[in-house]
Amino acid sequence: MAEEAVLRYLEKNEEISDSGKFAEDRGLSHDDILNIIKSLNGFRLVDAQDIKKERWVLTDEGKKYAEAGSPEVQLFLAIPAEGIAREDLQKKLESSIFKIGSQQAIKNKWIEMGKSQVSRKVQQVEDKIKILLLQIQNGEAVSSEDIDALKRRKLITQQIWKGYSVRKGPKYAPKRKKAATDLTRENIQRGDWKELEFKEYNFSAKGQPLEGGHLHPLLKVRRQVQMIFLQMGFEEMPTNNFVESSFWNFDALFQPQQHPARDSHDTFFLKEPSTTKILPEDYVERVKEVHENGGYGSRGYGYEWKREEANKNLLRTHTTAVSSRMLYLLAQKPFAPKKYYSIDRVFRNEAVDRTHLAEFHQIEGVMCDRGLALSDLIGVLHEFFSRLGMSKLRFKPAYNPYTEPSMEIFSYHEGFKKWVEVGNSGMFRPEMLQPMGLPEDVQVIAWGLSLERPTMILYGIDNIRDLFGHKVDLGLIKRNPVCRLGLQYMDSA
Ligand code: FB9
Repeated sequence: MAEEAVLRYLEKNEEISDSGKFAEDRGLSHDDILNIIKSLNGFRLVDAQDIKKERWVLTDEGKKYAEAGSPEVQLFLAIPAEGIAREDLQKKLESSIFKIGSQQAIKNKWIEMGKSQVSRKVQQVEDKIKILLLQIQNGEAVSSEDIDALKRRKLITQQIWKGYSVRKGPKYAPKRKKAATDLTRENIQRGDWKELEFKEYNFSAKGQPLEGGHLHPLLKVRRQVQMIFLQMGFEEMPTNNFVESSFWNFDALFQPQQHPARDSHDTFFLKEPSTTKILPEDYVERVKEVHENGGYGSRGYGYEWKREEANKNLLRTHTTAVSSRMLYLLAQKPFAPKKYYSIDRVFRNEAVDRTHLAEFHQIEGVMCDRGLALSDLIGVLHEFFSRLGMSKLRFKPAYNPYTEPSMEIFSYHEGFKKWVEVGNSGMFRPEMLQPMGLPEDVQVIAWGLSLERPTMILYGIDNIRDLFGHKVDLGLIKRNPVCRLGLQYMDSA
């Protein structure tokens, strides 16, 4: 319809000067005409030139006054010749009409607005505003100072009208031949390929989006943290056991059995299997001893240590439980320095909120060697976190049952312009290491952080429930390009 109208018209006429007028004269929607002209222009059947027109249109308030008259005239007409009490006049009019109307009527010296009485100062008035608004509505010309006055009263606003002027294009034809998009066997058999017009290849056309698997953002960041550890010569600890015994999760770490973290408020204990079967008995004895009476320079906790408490199975609360197993195994053979890391799920019976779920992924680094000191810990923390893009670190003394000294780690986040707590660390206590059988001069430094926090910050995810769990929007996973840890985000954020 619209296409035919345009091509037919150009058959006999040089140009369509104004697509808007062209559409109006033919009772066609200007939008249809615009789309057709765009398409014909694309196929070079026509050559379209943009034409822009600014025109004034009435705002909703302007339309109201064009309809009902300006507020100042409405107010004037509401005042009887003998005048009226102010509050009676207010009752007769809408509050905005009374407010604006009285301002304008006073300004036009049409009325006398006394404290209680309102009276006319002129016999009659002309509603110039309404007239002007109607003129603009009908597209009639209005003086620029009137335009400014109406603009100031936000009764009109400018609208840019876009259209085209159109001429024949290099490929003009009175009727568009449907461009063939494919040369088929039939075309060749029928020989009609000679007449056919072939659609040009659009080499910048996007191909079918290839659906494929996508790594969850957590796994993308896990992969990057893993690379950092491997590049620093660390080896991964086997963390494929979410179920752990209280012994390796707490007792081996010299965490006393009455420690608040060891009750079901913080820890998920297992009903079935509720108790662990196998523990290295001789080592258990030494752990019992150090908890009860100390040794290795420690006076211990001096409480009665219970085996059944240590036997309780739970969901590990930290991957440090895996570190204790690995350090014990390390102690069973001639000592060799070791660097271990783990990145896996840990479970804590905590209140779920914006940044906490009952489980998260803990990242842990462990270094064992003779004569390691706190400075070595600070050194390796700088090395590790700088590779995460966090070069400005501060350390705050902290407390963990299994490390002394301990430090919370803070990094300055350029984006947030504040210091962010990015982890915890410390030197494992002799009460943990010596019962394992590690040589006295062997020190073990370690640190830990979560995987979720950096991932949330990297991907700008505010609520952990949007990152992890059944509510995750797959679009987020599909749409989220890999964020390169380290280089840019921390400094340039
Ligand atoms: O991850 C944490 N913060 C963090 C880490 C990186 C990060 O990167 C951003 C891109 C910039 C941002 C933030 N935290 C540890 C600090 C806090 O979020 C803290 O409130 C929550 N912590 C978790 C435990 O919550 C109860 C994060 C988790 C955590 C805490 C401590 C350890 C591990 C995980 C540990 C340890 C440890 C200590 C000594 C020896 C061995 C292990």
